[in-house]
Amino acid sequence: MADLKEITVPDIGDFDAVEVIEVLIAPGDSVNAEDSLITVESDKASMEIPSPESGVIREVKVKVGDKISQGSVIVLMEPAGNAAAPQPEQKTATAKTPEPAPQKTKPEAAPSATVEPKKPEAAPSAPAASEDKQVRVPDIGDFDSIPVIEVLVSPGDKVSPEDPLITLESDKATMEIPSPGAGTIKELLVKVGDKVSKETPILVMTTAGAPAPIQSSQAAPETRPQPESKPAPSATQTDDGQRPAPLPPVNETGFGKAHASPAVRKFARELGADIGRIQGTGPKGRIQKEDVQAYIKRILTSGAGASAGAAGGLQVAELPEVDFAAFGDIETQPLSKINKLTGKYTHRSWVQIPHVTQFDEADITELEAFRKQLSAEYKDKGVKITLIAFLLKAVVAAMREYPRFNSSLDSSGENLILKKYFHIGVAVDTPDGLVVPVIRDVDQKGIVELAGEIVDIAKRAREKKIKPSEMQGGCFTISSLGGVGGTAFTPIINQREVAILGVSRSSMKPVYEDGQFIPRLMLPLSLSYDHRVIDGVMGARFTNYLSQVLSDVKRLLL
Ligand code: CAO
Repeated sequence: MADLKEITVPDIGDFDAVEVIEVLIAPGDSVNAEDSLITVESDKASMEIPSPESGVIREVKVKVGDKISQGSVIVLMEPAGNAAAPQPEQKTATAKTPEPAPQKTKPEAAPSATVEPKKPEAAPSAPAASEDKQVRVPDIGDFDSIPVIEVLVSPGDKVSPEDPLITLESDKATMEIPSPGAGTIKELLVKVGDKVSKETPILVMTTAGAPAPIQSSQAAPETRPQPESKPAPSATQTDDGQRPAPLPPVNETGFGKAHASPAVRKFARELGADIGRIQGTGPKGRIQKEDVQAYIKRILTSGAGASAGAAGGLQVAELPEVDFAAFGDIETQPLSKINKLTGKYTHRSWVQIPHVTQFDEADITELEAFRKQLSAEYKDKGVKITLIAFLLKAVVAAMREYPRFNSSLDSSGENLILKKYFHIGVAVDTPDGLVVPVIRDVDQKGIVELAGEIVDIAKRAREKKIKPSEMQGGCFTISSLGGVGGTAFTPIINQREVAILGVSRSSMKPVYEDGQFIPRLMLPLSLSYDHRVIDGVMGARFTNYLSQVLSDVKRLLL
């Protein structure tokens, strides 16, 4: 067997002890020069480390979570053609600059190391006062005179902190320069093909809060570049030889803003996939190669294609630009990341799922008395017992009775996946918007334990400490506006679930019983369900059952 070569971390700037966030190869894989081996992430950048040459991976020396520095061994490789003509010893990935060899058949491979700076030192955060600010190339290592290969923004575009502005590509790395703060692009100072170095001005940005340039760009919409929508190339032939569904068109604005590494962007570009439509499953919601593949597969198998691009077949007239400043003073505020994500997901759910909302009421007079008693008992222990803990248990009881409520439609829309576990999402209102952490195994927990968990997740959600994994795996969602008010609402289903329970504020109502009106504490319930999975009768039976369980505390504790 040929000698194995150690492939080590090259000199990629002032990064030390950076964390491995992705291992892109496995023993036995054949790689070409410049194929990406691993992705690492520091607080400044995420970057992919490429292979300096072709060969077969024999052993992977790192795993996700490891901290590595220049010189750390990544893999042991059997170099290609080594047996016939051994190559001279090559110590690190940069010992020889490999010829770019992008592989059409292996598009996941990055052409070179990729750097995606996140908090560049030379590009400090936006100042508090509104002003025009020049954004410059930050210090991203020993790169000089690098060509701009992509300009991802246009004058008039609003950007958030860390939105990518331009992409640079040297023979060692492809990197995206992120926005140092929120604002509106006023002027571009570079174009594709320009060569830039550290401190080269990229563009002029008006920091968030300054209405003037936003107004002026709205006042002259004809000069404002519109987001381009390119028709995507046809996707590959399906297995059964049928003509594949065309992919939805790429919206360049969404594509530019999506959270993905340059290699994944390149991969998506080659396939014509609009990563702006893809939900990332990687760290911090980063879109992974697998997410792109899953997206393409879903489109191909569902035949949704172009119609998905038009909101699931819904063809609507384009919304005209409106110059709001023409009618009075305005202020433009960028939406938070959570607002934007919530908007995207609720919109998709609203147009793709046929929602029906069933309204009902539960008599919680006894339950409330019991809750108050329990709450008083646990007050000293610091546990606040609110209604939602009881709702979690009641919902699980109703899901057991009507198992379709604990299911998901598979991607083909032909099968129902019934779950045997009971993980319930709870909508939490935070200063940045709505988040839905999931409480696991509700069926196996008691009221007090659940009450403690709700307090904990609500607190951590408001402190932005909920991990992405804690928001996954939900079977059903509860959205309680009981602490705020209202009598009913129509909650939007958390997609991949089939129902959501909205709860409004309880109030004393006269209930006619045995020939007289008696005061009872009534809780309004609003259950939205997916009519493809649940029909009206089952929806009504579910709330009926829920209402019975909530009305009878003993039944709830069974
Ligand atoms: N009827 C009457 N009072 C209610 C009630 C109801 N249905 N539900 C809660 N309350 C009371 C609580 O008992 C508490 O009273 P005290 O302050 O006197 O103890 C008060 O309202 C506040 O409760 P809370 O909201 O802090 O606690 P909770 O456990 O009921 O809810 C949580 C926790 C995280 C669900 C809630 O704080 C929250 O964020 N709700 C918003 C969810 C949301 O945004 N949904 C909309 C989604 S669609 O945009």
